[in-house]
Formats: sequence, C-alpha cells, structure tokens
Amino acid sequence: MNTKSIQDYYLLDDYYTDEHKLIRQSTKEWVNRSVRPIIDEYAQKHESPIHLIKEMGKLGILGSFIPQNYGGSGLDQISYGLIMQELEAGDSAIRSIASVQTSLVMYPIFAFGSEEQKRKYLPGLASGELIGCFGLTEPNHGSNPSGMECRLKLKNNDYILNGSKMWITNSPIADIAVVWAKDENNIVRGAIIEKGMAGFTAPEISRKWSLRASLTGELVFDDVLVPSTHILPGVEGLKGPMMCLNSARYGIAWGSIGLALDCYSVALKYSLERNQFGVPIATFQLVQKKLAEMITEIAKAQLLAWRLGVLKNDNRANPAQISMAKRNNVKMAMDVARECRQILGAIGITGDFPIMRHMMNLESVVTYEGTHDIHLLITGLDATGISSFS
Ligand code: TGC
Ligand code: FAD
Repeated sequence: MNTKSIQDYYLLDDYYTDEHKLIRQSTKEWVNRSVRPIIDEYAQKHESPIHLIKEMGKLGILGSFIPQNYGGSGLDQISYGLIMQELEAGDSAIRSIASVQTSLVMYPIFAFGSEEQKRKYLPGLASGELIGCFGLTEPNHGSNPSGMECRLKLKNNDYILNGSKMWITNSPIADIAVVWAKDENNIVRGAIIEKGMAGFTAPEISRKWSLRASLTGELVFDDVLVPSTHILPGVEGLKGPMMCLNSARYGIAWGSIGLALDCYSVALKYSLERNQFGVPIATFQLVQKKLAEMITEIAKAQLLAWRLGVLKNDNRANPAQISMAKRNNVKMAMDVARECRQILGAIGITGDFPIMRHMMNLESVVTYEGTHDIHLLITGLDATGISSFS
C-alpha cells in the first residue's frame, strides 16, 4: 500500500510551499496526539472536548488568516484549507470549533468591526481565551435567513435586541456571539453580544445523533440592551453574514477531504487485512470497485479545493464557486464514508473505528452552511440567471 499516493494521488504537493506542508504536518500531528485518543469517548458521551480550544489557540489554528497584529497567524487561504482538512480528519466537531471561531466570529470582527472592537476581541479569540459563536439561523428561518425575525430597535443612542437564534455551534459556552438582526429600517446589522448581558441566555440543544462532540444551542434575547459600540459598523445587509459563510464554506470544502481520507485509509487497510473465503477482501472485484471509485472522487475533490484556494488567495473566488465546492466535497465525503463503513462490515458500526462517527457528523455538515439542495440551487441560479428562491 502506498500511503503517500492515497493522500495525494495527483501530486498536488508540487503546488504547496514548504510552509504549507509544515502547517499540514504539524496540524496532523496535533490531531493524532490530542484528538484521536479521546474523540470517540467524547462523542459517545455527547460531550465536547473544549480544553482543546486553548491548545488550538497556542498552535495558531484559530484565526489562521487574520493578521498577526490582531493575534492571528497571518497565513494564506491554502494554509487555512489544509488546517481544516487535518482537523476534520480527527472529527468534524473540532473543525467546526475552528471554523466558527475563525471564519464566522473573527472574520466579521476583522472585516466589519471598528478598530476598538478588533483590539478588544481578536487577540482573545485567537488564543482561545475567548470563545465565539455566530447567530444567523432562527427557529423559523434556516435556508432563508433574509426572513429573520430578530430585531434591533433603537433606544436613545443604543439598541434593544429581541428574538432568538437556533442551532448555534458553541453557543452554550460562548463568551461572545456575533448576531445578525434587522434594524428599524429592515436592514440586517451585525452585533457583538457578550455573555452576561441582561436578558441574554444560550440554552444547549441536547440528544443529537450527529456532531456529538460539538456543543449546539440557542441564543435567546429578551430586551437585551446592546450599546451602539457593539454594532459592527462596516457592513449592512445580508451580504454581511453571507461573506462570513463564504469563508466557512470554503473551509468545509477542505475539511470534508480530510474526513474522506481518514475513512478511506481505514477501509483500505482493513480490506487488505480482513480475510474471507480464504483471501483478503481487497481481492474481490466489488471491493476494488468501491476503493477505485472512492479514491477517484477524493482526488477530484482535492483538485477542486486546491484550485479554489488559489483563486481565494487571489481574491478571485466567487460565492458560487465556493458553494459548488462545499456541496460537491461534502457529498463526496458522505458517499465515501458510507462505502467505507460497508467495507468494514459489522465492526464498522462500532467506535473501534472512526467511520460511523464521521458518517453521523456529515449529517450536520451537509445541512449547515447551506444544505446540499440550497447549494444546488445557488449553482442553478448561477447557470440560468433565474432565482428559484421565492
Ligand atoms: P439573495 O437575494 O440572493 O441575497 C441577498 C443579499 O445577500 C448577498 N449574497 C451574498 N453576498 C456575499 N456572498 C454570498 N454567498 C451571498 N449570497 C447572497 C446578495 O448579493 C444580496 O446582496 P444585496 O446587497 O444585493 O442585498 O438572498 P435570498 O434571500 O434569495 O437567499 C439566498 C441565499 C443565498 C441567502 C440562501 O440560498 C442561502 O445561502 N441559504 C443558506 C443559509 C445558510 O447557509 N446558513 C448558514 C448558517 S451558519 C451555519 O450554518 C454555521 S455552521 C458552523 C459550524 O459548526 O461549522
Ligand atoms: P430548512 O431551511 O427548514 O430546510 C429543510 C429542508 O428544506 C432542507 O432539506 C432544505 O434543503 C429544503 N429547502 C429549504 N428551502 C428550499 C428551497 N428553496 N428549495 C428546495 N429545498 C429547500 N446556524 C447558525 O447560524 N450558526 C451556527 O453556528 C450553526 N451551527 C449549526 C450546527 C449544527 C449541528 C446544525 C445541524 C446546524 C447549525 N446551524 C447553524 C444551522 C444551519 O445553518 C441550518 O440548519 C441550515 O441552514 C438549514 O436550515 P434549517 O435546518 O432551518 O432547514
């Protein structure tokens, strides 16, 4: 078995710098050391290993593309993608923590925040001393965030926030929430809500069968007084949260490759070691068909992610391209995880192997950051010029 060719079938390493490879390797080693030994137990217990957040902060994983003068690592977009890939090989929950913190909390503060907001929050978020979450989805508005009911009402020079957000990663432990709500002119605005503000609660959503090592919750606002200094001054309209999603969706396009490679390498090894009918099951043509088709799809997904990273580094990646990569690569990972699980037979359903956990996690990944079908329709709109959303 040639592990190198499985990880990089089309020799994309030729296009990565020594720094990219070092970042990928150090993230992989951290995942092997700190995530793999504990993650099954946390997922089985439905608990999140939140002690890892500060470890990620120390490694420079949080805010990897945020400039160093705000506490970030100042890395490029390929580096961000490779980090997401390695984290999700460990567990989607770990990638979720890092992508929410980086793309959905630090990015909007960096891109749309005042200088004072950047200085106040970004260094703590980069080190993991502060935990952030992102509130866009509401109980009645998931795929159609433009219908949001959360309201910011002007009172003197400040605002009163009412409404609720649903399915929010890390909300129960977050120190701050970047929340999107409409103002009195019906314009979507971003606000930084701090834990402890009167009228703000963040109850946990429990009993999930997916992303069990990630905390998910609500954000409930009951007449919360939001000082005007907590409003993000640099953006108005739905494009604010959508620009954050572009960044997070890009990360997922990479993360799903790490997950698929993890499933694939386990299944390939197993197929070579497991004997039935007196031979390794890898001998059977139907097993080889599965393995051949999977590595083909993984290689295609890698090429897509790499090219998207190049475009993103050049500020040329458009939202429809990002959407396509998120949809394609997550679907690829779902298909790969399911086929790999079958190759393992009965033992594939246990926590002895990561595949079933990855499979269940993907049920969230295919839904959040825009469902598979919403992304199909984004591509449909891009192809036809006709919106099917109303
Ligand atoms: P539409 O009329 O198309 O657009 C409204 C305004 O938004 C702008 N826009 C974008 N801007 C930048 N990037 C994008 N990707 C954008 N998509 C839309 C658009 O240009 C317009 O701007 P303006 O200035 O003209 O007003 O909006 P619509 O109401 O028809 O809805 C379409 C759309 C695309 C919003 C919807 O299809 C969609 O994407 N729904 C999915 C919602 C979603 O992805 N939610 C994710 C919530 S966060 C999350 O899941 C985090 S999980 C984290 C984890 O744990 O990893
Ligand atoms: P709905 O929008 O109700 O969709 C239900 C079904 O209808 C889907 O199959 C969808 O594809 C389909 N559908 C909807 N509209 C159309 C249409 N026009 N055409 C065809 N089909 C359509 N959100 C945040 O804001 N922050 C977070 O941190 C966050 N974390 C999450 C963590 C987890 C574990 C999960 C599961 C979700 C999280 N979300 C978060 C929410 C996530 O973004 C939403 O679940 C997602 O956008 C879909 O919204 P919905 O669940 O309300 O489904």
